[in-house]
Amino acid sequence: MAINYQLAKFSRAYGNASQIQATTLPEVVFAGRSNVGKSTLLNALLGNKNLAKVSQKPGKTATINFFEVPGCYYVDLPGYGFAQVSLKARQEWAKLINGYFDQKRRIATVVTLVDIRHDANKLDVQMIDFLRDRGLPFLVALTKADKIGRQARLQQADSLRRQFELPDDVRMIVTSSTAGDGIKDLRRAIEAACREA
Ligand SMILES: Nc1nc2c(ncn2[C@@H]2O[C@H](COP(=O)(O)OP(=O)(O)OP(=O)(O)O)[C@@H](O)[C@H]2O)c(=O)[nH]1
Ligand SMILES: [Mg+2]
Repeated sequence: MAINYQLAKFSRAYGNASQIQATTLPEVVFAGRSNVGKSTLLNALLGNKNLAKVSQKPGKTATINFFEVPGCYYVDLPGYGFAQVSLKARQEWAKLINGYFDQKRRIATVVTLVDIRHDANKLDVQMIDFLRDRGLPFLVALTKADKIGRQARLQQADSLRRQFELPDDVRMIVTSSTAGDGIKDLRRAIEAACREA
């Protein structure tokens, strides 16, 4: 049965992992560098531009935000790796993220976002290694594809797959939240992951 995304709504923001509600539904997690387009992609998937707050300024999302979708939760994580941030803020971020992943949660998949225009960054590699070490299911969404040409997209996708040393069974989906590329594919991949979780 098709999921009615219009029913999706904001659930809660958590600044402290210990407060996060106990798990019932599978969770689809959005992770990636600050400003990579996590909140925008989540809005594109849910077909509602105003659900998650978007900003041109990195570091917009500083809490773990839960969105209730029929059959699952979408979880918008605060981004990592923006320059103008204090050591204390970085430590808070690590505490929050580790606190979340340390809980026995029902994670359907982690959508790991990487900007298609840039080569793999140390922090992205760390994120993917972290997910692999923990045996968490994940896929990679390359974002902002509208900013480069068709040929460059394919080249960059191949190149990033090699840089991350991704096995063939890890999906990589080229997306543009503004132009709509890859949104249907990603939605299908997420729905399948939720069914299997
Ligand atoms: N051209 C283009 N711009 C995008 C796309 N996705 C996001 N952006 C822009 O990128 C900027 C950051 O987007 P956000 O969705 O707030 O990024 P985020 O990853 O949630 O950032 P944090 O909350 O800081 O971690 C905004 O100016 C968006 O409009 C896309 O597909 N294409
Ligand atoms: Mg955000």
